[in-house]
Amino acid sequence: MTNPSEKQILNLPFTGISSFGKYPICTDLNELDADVAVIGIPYDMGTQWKSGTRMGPRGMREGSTLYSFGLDGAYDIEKDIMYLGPDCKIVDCGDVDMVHGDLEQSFENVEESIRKIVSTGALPVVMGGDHSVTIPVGRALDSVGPFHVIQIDAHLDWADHRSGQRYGHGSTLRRLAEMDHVDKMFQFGIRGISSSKKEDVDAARAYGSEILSPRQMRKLGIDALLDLIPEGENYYVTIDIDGLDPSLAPGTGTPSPGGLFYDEVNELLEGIAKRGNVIGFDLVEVSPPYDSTGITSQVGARLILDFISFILKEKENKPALELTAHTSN
Ligand SMILES: [Mn+2]
Repeated sequence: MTNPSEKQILNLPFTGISSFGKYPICTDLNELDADVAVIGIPYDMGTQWKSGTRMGPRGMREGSTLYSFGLDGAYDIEKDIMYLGPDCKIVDCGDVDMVHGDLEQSFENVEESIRKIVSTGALPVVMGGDHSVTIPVGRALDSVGPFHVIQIDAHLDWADHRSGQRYGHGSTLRRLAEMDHVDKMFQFGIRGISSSKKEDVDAARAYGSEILSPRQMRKLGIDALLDLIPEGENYYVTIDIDGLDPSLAPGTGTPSPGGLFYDEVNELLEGIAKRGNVIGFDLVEVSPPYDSTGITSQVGARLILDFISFILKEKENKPALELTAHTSN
């Protein structure tokens, strides 16, 4: 028991430097040595309506401090499990450098940063930015493919182009589908009249994409939903915060009612982590200027921490499972 007269450093959420989860900072990627590398892409030139997601990484860093666990880890009361204990090495790599008005150079910078992270063996965790940032991230993951893409989003993001612009936030999944190292697509949470054009939905289905609305997901149930995803393979997960219901994530450029709830997304992410190998993920479209209470940034940060917890727990569990399998032979 701690001696009450002993002075401790509390590192309370509102104090100090607000790195993601208050984890150590490593902005020189040549020095990176971690299990998980969190990096921001403060880019919002891909939006078709309200901008502001360039402030997303900063908002989620701030939001994450509430859930900063320190080195002792985080106890899950429901599951009686410790997550993110002292053996988990998570660092905040800061943000990819942006060149204002220069899409190509900004995307090149993203690609270079993600390639560096992957080359060290760390799991890339990306904070957007608008959803177009997933395009250069996807390109940078060619060395860890093939992988399936699992998207949580209100919108299909399958527009081929808008007046020739092929790299907007409404074209992301189509651009990913064109990459040789991308395999199957799972698009969950898609909803709303006019959220996608019929020809785009047809094109996605022709590619082989599984598309489900929140209502269809609920009808199916979590186990049957996870069964759609091939087991034991590589997955990249892209979470658009507007996949969640705007009642808990209002701070986004294109909110859409009828969305997923926190527990549903949390459960899905846990199921995905258990089902196979997550090679990286992003959380995009958090827009702090429309987030007057800060709740969207907090929910975004919370989901990132949840998913990191689930992924690292599986990495912890899997060697043990393999060992059991060998010894039983
Ligand atoms: Mn999207």
